[in-house]
Amino acid sequence: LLSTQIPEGLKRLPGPKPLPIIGNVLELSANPHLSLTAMSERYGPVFQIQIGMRPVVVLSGGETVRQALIKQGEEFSGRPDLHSFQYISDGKSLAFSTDQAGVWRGRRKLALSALRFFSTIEGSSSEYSCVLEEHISKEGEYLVERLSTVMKANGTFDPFRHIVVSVANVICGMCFGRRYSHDDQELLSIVNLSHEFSQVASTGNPADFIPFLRFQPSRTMKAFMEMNDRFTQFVQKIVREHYISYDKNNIRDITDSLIDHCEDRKLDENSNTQISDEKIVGIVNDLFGAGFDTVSTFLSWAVMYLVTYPEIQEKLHQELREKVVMDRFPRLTDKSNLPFLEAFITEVFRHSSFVPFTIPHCTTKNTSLNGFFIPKDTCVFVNQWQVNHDPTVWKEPTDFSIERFLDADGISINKLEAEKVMTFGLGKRRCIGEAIARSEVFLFLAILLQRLRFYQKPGQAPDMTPEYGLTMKHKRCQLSASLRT
Ligand code: HEM
Ligand code: HJJ
Repeated sequence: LLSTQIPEGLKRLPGPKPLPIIGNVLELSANPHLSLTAMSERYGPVFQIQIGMRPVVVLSGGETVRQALIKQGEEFSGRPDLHSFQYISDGKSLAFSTDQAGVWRGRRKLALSALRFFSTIEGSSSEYSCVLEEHISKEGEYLVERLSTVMKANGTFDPFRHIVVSVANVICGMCFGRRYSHDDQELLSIVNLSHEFSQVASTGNPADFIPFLRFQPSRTMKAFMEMNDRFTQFVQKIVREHYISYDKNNIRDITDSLIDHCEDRKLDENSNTQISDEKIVGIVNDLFGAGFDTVSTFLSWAVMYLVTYPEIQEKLHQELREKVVMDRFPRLTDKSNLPFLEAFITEVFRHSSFVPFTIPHCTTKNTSLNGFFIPKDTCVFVNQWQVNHDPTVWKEPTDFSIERFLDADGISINKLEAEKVMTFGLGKRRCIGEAIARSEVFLFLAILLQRLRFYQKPGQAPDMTPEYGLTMKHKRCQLSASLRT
């Protein structure tokens, strides 16, 4: 490792000295986003650590990340082969597998076009601009009802418990053409294990890098494998039902459209058949998994911030009252008229940085960054949390302030500032669900804020400490809400 030849004119990567066998694992600590941010202050925006025997390059700073993921996008677009990733979708995940560049690109294209098509088609009535808006509106309105019913019965509720089912129903509508009851045990048993998924699939999990840790699987590792089994079985059952009722003249949802793609390809002799049917239809696993976990985690955090900052909650409600009359529910087209809400959403993304790292990347060839040599097949971590808390970019980065995203007039969004927030990655591997996620986040929140006031029981301030993971979650808690009139 240390004897790697560095090409003429390039420098060796800086970084902390690794211990034998375990490398820098001890310095990673329980919160790698914080420890690697601290290291970036010492070693700069490109440095190297060693996890187990494996070198890992860590990127920080908006400019450096942009350079790597956009300007040198091709070279940084691979995924490393990490131990835990082989259990996700039987190792066939679009996001986590080490597919060859051609296979990954083909699958990504299919996923993108399926998502785009099945979110923008017409809804069941002219009331809705598209089927995505219809799904979110119906689930959002139902969520308001549900929360007020639970309030009447219990006086408090666990926000994540209810939000996650509503959010899952939106993506289920698009992927599978169906929704689930809020008491469906099969669905609940999956969405309630997302915490374990997130912990094991997190960036810098030592078990991914240190082989002997795999011989004494932890409780979380067992839960992770069980989660993935249950998850793939859940999706496979739906897929089998779709194969049986599939009718090429009536493509009902994303699953049908992926099956249709496989069928079409079999008729076309010239088509490239290097991607198996399994890998094509298996795309729904990723869409469903990403679709329920990320957005529900965001909304749950958003509610926690509303409770922590009641004056911001009032301001957002008043904005909705002024711009959207109370006798109708908000719509996607209201977005441009609600700058405070948009600033709030942006600040929750920045302040929580609940996706602290992108999924790990991997170099596809020998390359260099900021003058440092990086060999082919090097694992690369991108620290989004650092980008969003960089004191050279953000004033008082630890303060929660929606004003930082408003212009001097205080009533319009400062787009330049908002674009500095990094949440969905960048470049060739950037999130393919961003547009859908942004629509969901906006419309769900607008509906909740218009109809409900969230609050905590006196003296029970919610614990805002994130638990590290692929998507960081807050501890489960009990909140209250009252209906607005
Ligand atoms: C990848 C964030 C919602 C599907 C990613 C990545 C991030 C991210 C950071 C990794 C980028 C990288 O590795 O460089 C988020 C956030 C969301 C969200 C913060 C919600 C607030 C969604 C939704 C879907 C989705 C709703 C699908 C319906 C995907 C897929 C990938 C991905 C398939 C893998 C892309 C690839 O490897 O080529 N997302 N995401 N995401 N996201 Fe999202
Ligand atoms: C899941 C949570 C899952 C998959 C995939 C196959 C595509 C948050 C970031 C990116 C999102 C990337 C994707 C995540 C899909 C989940 C997620 C869960 C089972 C899955 C950076 O992730 O509880 O189960 O099976």
